[in-house]
Amino acid sequence: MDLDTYRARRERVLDELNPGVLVLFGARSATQYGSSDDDRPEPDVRWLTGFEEPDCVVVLRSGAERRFTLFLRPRDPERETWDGPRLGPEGAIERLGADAAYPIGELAAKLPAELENVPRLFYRLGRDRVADDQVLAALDRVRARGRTGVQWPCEIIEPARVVHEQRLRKAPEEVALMRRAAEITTVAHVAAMARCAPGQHEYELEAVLRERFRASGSERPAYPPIVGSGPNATVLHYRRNDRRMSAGELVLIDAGCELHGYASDVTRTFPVDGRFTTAQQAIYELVLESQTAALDATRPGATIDEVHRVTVEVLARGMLALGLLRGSLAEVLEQERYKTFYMHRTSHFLGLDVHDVGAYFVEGRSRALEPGMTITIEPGLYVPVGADVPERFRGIGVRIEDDVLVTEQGAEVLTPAVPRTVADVERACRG
Ligand SMILES: [Mn+2]
Repeated sequence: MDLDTYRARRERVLDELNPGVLVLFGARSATQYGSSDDDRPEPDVRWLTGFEEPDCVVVLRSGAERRFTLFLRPRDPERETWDGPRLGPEGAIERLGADAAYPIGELAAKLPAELENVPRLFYRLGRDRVADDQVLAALDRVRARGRTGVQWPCEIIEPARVVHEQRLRKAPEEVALMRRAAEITTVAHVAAMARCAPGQHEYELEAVLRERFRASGSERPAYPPIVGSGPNATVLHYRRNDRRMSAGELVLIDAGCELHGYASDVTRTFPVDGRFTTAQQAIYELVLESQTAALDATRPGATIDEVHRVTVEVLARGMLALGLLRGSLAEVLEQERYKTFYMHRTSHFLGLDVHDVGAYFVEGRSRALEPGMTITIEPGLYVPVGADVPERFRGIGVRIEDDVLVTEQGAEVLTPAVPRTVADVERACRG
């Protein structure tokens, strides 16, 4: 993305500070031999500047002296031999369009001046105590100069209210990246379906996914892939991926790649031997029906809660029909008894974070969807091995998850080519 894109984002944020100063800390550098996953840039910093190095602080100041200041690691030929090139302060001015840039080591000395004569400080307190100390110390120093006529920020405001609200609505260039991430993830899921066979281990499918992601230019999985076969499919955050898979079982794969920071997040559940049993198919088609209903309900103006309610209603009705639950639909919904088998929410925001930023509730009410928002739609049904239900359903876990862009007209599935119907899934499993 070009400099103007980031400049425009900063301008939009600056307009909202009216007037104020925003202080954002970047990711901390990984330990010397840290894994590459520790190097993930801080998403807000990345979104506002395109800068991906760790150990930096972004300061945006609005008002009379409107400016973008960056504190970052200085050039250091010796360290750069080990860790690769650094942009350095001069580079930050040239290549990122910073109005001023200083070595990160000068933060304590220079931050107080950034906080002078602005009424509001936008800073996220409590996430990083080391950062908190530095910011509060700077604030204290400005306050101490109050006698000389210097004003200091008397309000500390959560920056999410400004930055995250803007990140929530994706611009076309962001949607393009998310579309590409979704395509890579699609190819990986299709490859895993084709590769799967009884006798393999879950990690062999994880390897297929990781290989496809990386071979297509994705930096990393957006989150650790879940490959859960048999009863493991009913464990929501299963991560071991080390079980040997057998014929007659389902395997649930929840995996998505990250591309230039943007996440995709897709789940599919398919038969290890390529053929659903009657009981598996019944559960699968119920989850599928609920997902279709949720997709139909996704449009501007609909709330995230409404989409969830539509999903839950289809699932609850189906659970009663299959004999997983007893009683009336009204009871099951009112007493939330469907939660025995469907205990999570249907959607989350998706973007630079897999569980992306943005408020789910506005003034106490579920938020209405708007064009440009990207969410997942991921109903599931998880029947524990020991559940008091007809035996054929025990130990079956199914989730179907797609990524969706809210459009002016309704919703566009960003992952339409991942096999979804029983026939398409079985065909993909045959390769
Ligand atoms: Mn998800």
